[in-house]
Amino acid sequence: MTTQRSTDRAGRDDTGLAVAVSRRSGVSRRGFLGGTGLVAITAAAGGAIPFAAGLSGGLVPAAMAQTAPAPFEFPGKVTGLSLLGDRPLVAETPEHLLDDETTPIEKFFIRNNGTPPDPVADPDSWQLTVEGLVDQPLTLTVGELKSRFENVTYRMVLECGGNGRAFFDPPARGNQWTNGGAGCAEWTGVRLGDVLKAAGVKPGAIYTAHYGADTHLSGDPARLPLSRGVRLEKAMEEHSLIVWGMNGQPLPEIHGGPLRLIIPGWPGSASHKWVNRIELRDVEHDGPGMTGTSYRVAIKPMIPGAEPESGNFRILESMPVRSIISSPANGTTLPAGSRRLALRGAAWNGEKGVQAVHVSVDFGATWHAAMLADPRNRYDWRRWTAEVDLPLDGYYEVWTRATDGEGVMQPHVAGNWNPQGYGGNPMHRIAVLVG
Ligand SMILES: Nc1nc2c(c(=O)[nH]1)N[C@H]1C(S)=C(S)[C@@H](COP(=O)(O)O)O[C@H]1N2
Ligand SMILES: [Mo]
Repeated sequence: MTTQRSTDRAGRDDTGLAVAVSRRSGVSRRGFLGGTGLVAITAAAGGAIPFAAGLSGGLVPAAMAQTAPAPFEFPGKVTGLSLLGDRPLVAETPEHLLDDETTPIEKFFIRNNGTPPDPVADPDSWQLTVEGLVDQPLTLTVGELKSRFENVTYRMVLECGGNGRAFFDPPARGNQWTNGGAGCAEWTGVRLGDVLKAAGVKPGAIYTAHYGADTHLSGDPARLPLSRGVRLEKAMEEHSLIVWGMNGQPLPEIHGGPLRLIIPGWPGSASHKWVNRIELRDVEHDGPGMTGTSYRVAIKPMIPGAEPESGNFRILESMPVRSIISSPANGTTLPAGSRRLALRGAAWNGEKGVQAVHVSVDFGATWHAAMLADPRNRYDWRRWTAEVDLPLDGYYEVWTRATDGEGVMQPHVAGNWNPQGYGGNPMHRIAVLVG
């Protein structure tokens, strides 16, 4: 039996339910059911478990995995975001707050690595320099970007590379994101490729390097909080943008305003905020966040928790497929006798798109196809709806599982363990109690 924890790795308290059950039955939050587990869970869940026969000993019921988020107050943000860290500021959006077609700014997750720059009085005078392996280095103001290049708007997912990290066992280092280090907004700006072409890309250029105006937490001006880049082909894609607008509003300061990159489908860290300089290089960029095990996944599967072997890591590029149930919220109680449940959610993937979403209410014994809305453009998420039958009163888990454009599905548990916990995309599960 694994040891008990009454708080999770982010230090948040488990709900009373989780603590009560795990203490009584010896069930760890992510661990295994003991012999008395089912009896204790049934009691704690507050109802019978109609599909108990399918309850796996290797998974902890969704009700027990609930955590109470730390309260979070930030100007322009709803209070329901979950604070994962305050220095730097990091907050995720609980799945039930990702229920809008387009994620409103007030619900959009925040991920800082350093200290944001001071607000600027005139956003249009913010400057971006493009240099390195270009024919003609350029310095352009936001106003010039707006007037000199074609303006485009796409709705696209921005997702932190560490989204899903909390599902790794043993724990992986870093912010313990569940599924809410992601949002889907309308981004307005110009194509990064158009600007690079205007500077003239030299033949030897293979990689970008991104720099911004935020500062290192230590206060040392010689240190950068983050500087990542992408392969030139990715930078030249038509959806890779330099943006000043979010959901039709000026890009908020907390999201990188006046100017940021949006490199869709790849870890959010490539989408540099407060961007003021882009360099083209003839080598893979080596700024903070590019080396070691940062934003890298294991090539040859490693033993979970083992020491990383150098050379066994590749840069995480396209993000794995993920789906969430955005309605109802985890822990919802329905009136006794409720026999039908309407579900809503979203599914997305890095570069391969989403071809299907399935839901299950019987611990995965049977699956039902959800109805998928079309994406507006590449890199948009797909909203989905489904209705399921609940044959009896009692405790249910509703599971969702998406399949990407190449037929790859979300796994039951986070696989391909790596030291910093990238690529964790197990199925999302919610607990629902009828009666
Ligand atoms: N300059 C700068 N850009 C940055 C970061 C940062 O710390 N500094 N964080 C990155 C990471 S890790 C992510 S996931 C996204 C988060 O964007 P958001 O805060 O607008 O949601 O911004 C990226 N761009
Ligand atoms: Mo991130």
